[in-house]
Amino acid sequence: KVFTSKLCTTLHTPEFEFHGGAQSQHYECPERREAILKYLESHSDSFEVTEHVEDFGYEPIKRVHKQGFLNYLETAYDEWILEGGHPNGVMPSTIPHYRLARLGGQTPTNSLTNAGEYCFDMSAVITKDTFKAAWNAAQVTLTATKDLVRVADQYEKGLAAGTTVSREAPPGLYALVRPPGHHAQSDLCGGYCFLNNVGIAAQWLIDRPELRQKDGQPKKVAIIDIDFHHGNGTQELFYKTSNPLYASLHGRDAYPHFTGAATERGEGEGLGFSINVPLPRSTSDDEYVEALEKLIQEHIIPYDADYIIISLGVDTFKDDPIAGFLVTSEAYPRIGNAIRKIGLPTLFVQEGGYCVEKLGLNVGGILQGFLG
Ligand code: SP5
Ligand code: ZN
Repeated sequence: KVFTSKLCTTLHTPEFEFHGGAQSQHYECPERREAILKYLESHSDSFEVTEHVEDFGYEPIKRVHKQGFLNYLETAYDEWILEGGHPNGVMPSTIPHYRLARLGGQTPTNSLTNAGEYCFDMSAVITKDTFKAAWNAAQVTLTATKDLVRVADQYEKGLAAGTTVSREAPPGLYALVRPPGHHAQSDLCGGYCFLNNVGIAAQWLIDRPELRQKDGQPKKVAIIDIDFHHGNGTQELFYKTSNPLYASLHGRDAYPHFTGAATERGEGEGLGFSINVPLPRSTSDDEYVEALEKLIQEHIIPYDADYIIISLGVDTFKDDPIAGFLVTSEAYPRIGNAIRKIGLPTLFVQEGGYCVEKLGLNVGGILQGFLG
């Protein structure tokens, strides 16, 4: 089942961004959702698409993001325009580098300095309705997450009763959303991301009052981030906790460049619960699938989660215009199948993937592979 909303196409449409200092088209574009939707609708025997969205309000968002940051996202564009900013949207130009000698302790006073305070790069343009778009993406993701609890319950009951369900065919749901979320930290946007959809969903699951029967602890969530880029945002949110587990396969030294080293393993109670597997650009289909299967065997299975959340990026694709390994379209069903074999209720949440032409095929490949 697929959860989405027309607002994921219409609300957030910046005209341009910058790559290597040059102005370029905005790769995280509305056509991305349309392309994926088109694939899913033409395979309606496998996928049921719903635009039903519930409103979970501010609470689940405030569990992972700071109030000052949320206020900023909501008001940034209007202030930016009042202060003469370009109508494409808010983009920082001065970001307080950690060696910048802020000897007077200066804090932000206007839209430009606020952008420096709350945004870590120039690739998260805030337009008039960006906050609404990010809010909507989070609510769509939460709607799917609530349904995950329902299908997981049915699955458990079915397994216990020894009926038709089997560990070999776990239930799966997909939130087709944009803007994406995995680069958004508790109080920083960047990398096309504003609200961390996966982080919000994971925390919401952990906050549910239902407990694990085995040990009386909250339900356990394992996040597997298969976007080409490291999910610095999701990792930061959960770096000091053992639940959820965060595990990422990503391009070594690629964007966001300064995070995602294999030596980042979590801190305090979270030590060992952030797992980073940087891979070379030369990674092929076989190498990628092997790395994923190894990650699953060594870290995901022993973690003994109740739910899996996948940060689903297909910018691992060889022809992605801003990223990519040597991975071909044939790898995606294999990736989906490896995730299916974990045998747990799984929520897929859309992150990156910018080769619009093959986006439906690649995302659809993962979902088809999961369905078996
Ligand atoms: C969610 C997600 O996938 N965000 C990625 C944001 C990446 N933004 C900056 C990428 C810079 C790569 N520049 C390479 C240009 C090659 N033409
Ligand atoms: Zn990405």
